[in-house]
Amino acid sequence: MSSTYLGIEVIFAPSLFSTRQIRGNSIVVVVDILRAGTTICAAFQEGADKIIPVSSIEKALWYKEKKGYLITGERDGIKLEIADFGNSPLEILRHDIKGKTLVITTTNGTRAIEIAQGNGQVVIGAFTNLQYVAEWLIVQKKNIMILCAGWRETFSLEDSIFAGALTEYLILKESSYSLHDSASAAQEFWRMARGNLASYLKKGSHYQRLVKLGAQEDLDYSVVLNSTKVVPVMENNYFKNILK
Ligand code: 3SL
Repeated sequence: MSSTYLGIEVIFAPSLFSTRQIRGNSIVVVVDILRAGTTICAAFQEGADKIIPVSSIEKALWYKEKKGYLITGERDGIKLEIADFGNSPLEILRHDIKGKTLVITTTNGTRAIEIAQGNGQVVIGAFTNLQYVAEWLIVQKKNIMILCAGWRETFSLEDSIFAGALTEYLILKESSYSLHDSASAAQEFWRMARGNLASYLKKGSHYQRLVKLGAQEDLDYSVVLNSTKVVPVMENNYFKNILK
């Protein structure tokens, strides 16, 4: 297949994913900027070996009890009682997790990952690994579906703006991608926001929720471009950093 026909599409909320025909030869980029995707990238940057995403707390507990894996997780932004770490990139960075397997369960991010599984390759995209995930995607020469985790099945500002940033990066480096209308719209969001990303994202409802929960440091960390040289790609039921 010629790369001329490769496309980029953005799915702005998980609830829309089932309505899309996943084309053969596709990669799904799952995006949860605040904070699951950014946490996964931070954990790999710190040397985690594998990260297993699960959508239920029961499953996470099973891994802790049966396998002794570390748990990172939250519901509605609040650290789970069974968790070793909250869903916080900065909390992860304060611990030695080199060579460890982590299990992650979150309100929206791990659910979006679960939806994407079984539909082609799955990779995590975040502002912190923007350049690295984009360069990897270009080499794969596949259709790209950017799936935004959003909040409770609906649109979220930060994930949609990231989808635009990734679209822009991809199209600048490889102009033969064709853009679905959703990707063009996301690109416009990014162009509006990029001059002052941190301040633009403050308009987002989840951003405000995390401010109230005292997570300002995570918010600041999550908007730094290319700070984690990692590309988390799903193999079987876990992510590995393929740049390791
Ligand atoms: O919903 C999610 O997956 C989380 O990333 C939400 S939070 O940022 O941890 O509140």
